[in-house]
This record gives sequence, structure tokens and C-alpha cells, in this order.
Amino acid sequence: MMAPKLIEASPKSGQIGIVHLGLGAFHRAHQAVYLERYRQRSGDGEWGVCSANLRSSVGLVDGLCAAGHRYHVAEYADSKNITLREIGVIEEALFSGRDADGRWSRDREALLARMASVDTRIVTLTVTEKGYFLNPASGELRIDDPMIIGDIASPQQPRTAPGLIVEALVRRQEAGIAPFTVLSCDNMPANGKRTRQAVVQLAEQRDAELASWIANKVAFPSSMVDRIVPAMTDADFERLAALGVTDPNAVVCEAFSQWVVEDHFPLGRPSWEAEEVEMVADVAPFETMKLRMLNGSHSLLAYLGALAGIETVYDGINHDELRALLRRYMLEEAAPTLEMPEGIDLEAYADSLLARFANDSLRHRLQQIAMDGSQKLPQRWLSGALKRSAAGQSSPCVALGVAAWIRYTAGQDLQGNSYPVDDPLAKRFAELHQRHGRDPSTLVAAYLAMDDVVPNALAQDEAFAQEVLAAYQALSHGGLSETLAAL
Ligand code: NAI
Ligand code: CS2
Repeated sequence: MMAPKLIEASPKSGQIGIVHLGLGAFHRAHQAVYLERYRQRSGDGEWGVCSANLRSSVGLVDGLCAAGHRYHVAEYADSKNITLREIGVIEEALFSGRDADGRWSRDREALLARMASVDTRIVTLTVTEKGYFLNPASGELRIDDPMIIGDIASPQQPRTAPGLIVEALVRRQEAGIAPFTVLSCDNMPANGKRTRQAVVQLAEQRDAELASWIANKVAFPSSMVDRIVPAMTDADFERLAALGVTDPNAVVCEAFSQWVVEDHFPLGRPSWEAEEVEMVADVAPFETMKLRMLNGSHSLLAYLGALAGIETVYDGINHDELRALLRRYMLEEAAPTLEMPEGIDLEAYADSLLARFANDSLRHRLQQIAMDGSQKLPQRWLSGALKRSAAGQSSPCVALGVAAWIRYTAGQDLQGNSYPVDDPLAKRFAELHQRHGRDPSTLVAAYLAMDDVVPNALAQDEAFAQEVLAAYQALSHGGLSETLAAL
């Protein structure tokens, strides 16, 4: 197969207008690609990026620095249609997390100085749903979290994303510099409002007037982000090498990409529209549609597939009964809960998602999607199921998903193979399985009673609780195919 033509990066400009927190795969394959395309088309060098990791992946930061802050993105429409890009818009990479000898803050001062600089007009984030330290069900800041406790005690040496934003805003205010715009690019409902909540509630622990100033003067637009960007595997690096790209900082992703952004940037922004970014007044309908239809299906596939020993999305979507379940969930349980503008065809959207999941060139591991379920499921399944419950409607697919999630958090699949449970609440889950593992009825009741994950009103829906229990017992005794057949 002919190697795809490399679209080379635009020249470095040295100018930094954006600071990004969470230098992960998605940032490199989504926001940075839009900015690179924008710079190549416009020649505008103003919107270079300083990208930082706050907690992990110091190797990526150091690797990017060693590579002159350039890396490659391979966009796969399918295994034969690939667009290869070199990305150069990242002008600086910093690390403010715990370094090798356990010390925090290697570049924290440099990062805060960059965030407080008058040149910086936007701060974007992809720190995962757990990086905001919010109670997943209520959206309140978890001020009992040790990291937040640390930022409250030492506000000028912050370690969390909300803490860095508060301290940088304080420095800007003291210097008479207008606040930057804060744009979350994480998979959360009303991600701008939730980011604002985390920042304002943390600021309240420091100074009421500061919190009021942030609440009234700082812009926190929401955005819906969509591009499937799996964590890199050795096979991905080997495929890139076969295309002539040897780059430890490269990412692989699908060709599809979408960004819908609330247009509220008091200090200005790149003309993203030129790169098909949709600038809107209200992103909520698009965000809820994507979170419930795409991400809700992803999580259904992740827990049911992982329990059955299935490894990737591609493998799972080729399982007829699982594909039928996802389509049923999307059309019968998710779509009816959505309030969309005229002209949006949700059945066509559902089928487009199934086609994207069937991309034969992405090895999107179900274990990656299963990660952090306590932070994801409220917006992916539970808010929709709550809405249906309030209307007296059942949600059997979600009930099955919740049962599969509960069983998944035991750390063992249906064949007895063990795996680590990667979730901020993993310790709690282990304790619940330890205490109730032999009695599904009390185990399911204990999970539904977790009001920091499951809305109380849904947990109190006896019919829903019974459906979760029945699905849990069916999975545990009958296995996946039998359970799906009976649904
Ligand atoms: P990744 O694992 O490559 O990067 C995660 C980033 O979050 C890393 O920079 C890590 O240091 C940071 N992080 C994790 N916990 C943190 C914490 N407590 N505080 C501060 N930083 C923290 O994952 P990836 O693929 O970049 O995804 C990141 C987020 O992007 C997702 O959680 C999701 O919200 C969003 N996203 C991802 C998509 C994908 O397909 N990968 C697609 C759409 C959205
Ligand atoms: C996935 C998302 O890992 C997960 O939870 O569901 O990262 C998904 O790939 C993106 O939201 C697609 O836009």
C-alpha cells in the first residue's frame, strides 16, 4: 500500500495564546489538529499552545520537548484510507505533576506564569472527568478530596486543574490583566458550567470576593467534542513505522472529528469556523445527544464486552447480539430522552455511530472505555434513565448496563479472568464486593444507594432496581448470550 502523503506542520511562531491542561491523546488528535489546520490555512501564528500535564505522563512531555514539540497524527477513515499530519502548534510542553523522586511541581511556576501572561487568552482542558474533582451526581466540588484539601491549604502551590486556574486568575487580577476564557473539552454534560462550579467553589475556600469575581467575570463556555482516539498500542506504533513514521509521541484516530463550541470568548479566539468547528449559542442538545448515544453505547459495549472477554470496540460491534443491543439502546432508550433542533435524524446518527465503531483500523480497547465508570455513567446512562423513570418508562438496556458495570467492578470477567479496576472509587467497589458479593440483592442495593453516582430518584425506582438485580443474576448465571436473548 502506498504510504499516505505527509501534511507537514506549519512553521513555529513562538507565540502562545492558549494554555492546555491535560496533554493526552485526545488533545493531540483533536484540538491541536484543528489549530494546526487553522494555522496552515490562515498563517496566523497567534494561537500557539503551551500544553501541560499535571499528574502523569512526564515521559510524553519530555518526549515532545526532545522532538521540538512536533508529533504525528494518523487519521484512519479505514485501514486503507489514512491522512498523515505533522502537528507543530504546540510551542511549549510542561509538567507540574509528581516527578520521578516524588517531588511535585517541576514546572508549576512556569505553567502559572504562562497562564497569567497577558498573551494567554484561552485555557483549554482535557483532564478526564475525574480531573475536576466534582461529585459525579451532584456536580459539587469534592472538598474532602486530599488533592483539593492540599490546594485549599496551599493555594499558591496548586496541584489540581481547578487550583491552577484559580491561582492564575488571582495573578492576572493582581496584575490588572483581564481573565482568560476557560474551555473544557472533556466528556461532561455542561462541561463549561461544571468547570466553573469547580473553580468558583474552590475559590470560595480562599476568598468570597475572589469567588464572586470569577463567577461574574470569567467566561466558561461549554463544548461538545467528538473524535475516537484510542490509547496507542505497540501494534499502532508498528503500523506507523510501516508508513515511515517513527514517533513515540504520535497518535492514531478515526477520520471523523466534530467540535461544537459555545461562542463566548471575551478576549477573542481563533477563527475555528474555517475548520468546520460549529460555533453555537447553546451546545447542550448536541452534548447530551453525543454523551447518551455515542458514549452510552460505548459504555454498554465496554462492560458487557469486557465481561465476555471481548477486547476491542471493533471485536464487540461484530458480535451481532451486542450490535443489536446498542442500536436498541440508542433508538428506544437514549433518543426518546433528547430534545433536538429540527432536522436532526437520530436514527441516521445511531447508524453512523455503529459504522464508526466498526472502523477496522482502530484498536479501541474496551478496558480503556470501562475506566472511570463512576465519573462517566451519570451523564451517559443515568440522567436519561432518570428522565424515563420520571415519565414512568422502563430502561431495560440501561438496567442491564448497570448490572454489567456492577459485575465488572468485581475485577473478574465471566470466565474468571482478573483485571485491575481503574476508577477513583475502585477501593469502595472492592469493599462492597467483599461484603455483599455472595448476595446479589444487597450488592445491587448497595451500588444503587451510592448517591454520589446514582441519582436518588432513580435508585428509589423499585422497578428499575429489580431490573438491575434480575440482569445481574442473569449475567452471573446465564452468561452474555442468554442474558441478551432474554432482554
Ligand atoms: P489520556 O489518558 O491520553 O490523557 C488523559 C489526560 O488527563 C492526561 O494528560 C492525564 O495526565 C490527565 N489527567 C488524568 N487525571 C487527571 C487529574 N486528576 N488531574 C489532572 N489531569 C489528569 O486520555 P485522552 O484520550 O486524552 O482523553 C482525555 C479526555 O478527553 C477524556 O477523559 C474525555 O473527557 C476526553 N475525550 C477523549 C476522547 C477519546 O476518544 N480519547 C474523545 C472525546 C473526549
Ligand atoms: C470513550 C470516549 O473512553 C471513553 O470513555 O467513550 O473517549 C469516546 O472515545 C469519545 O467520547 C468519542 O468522541
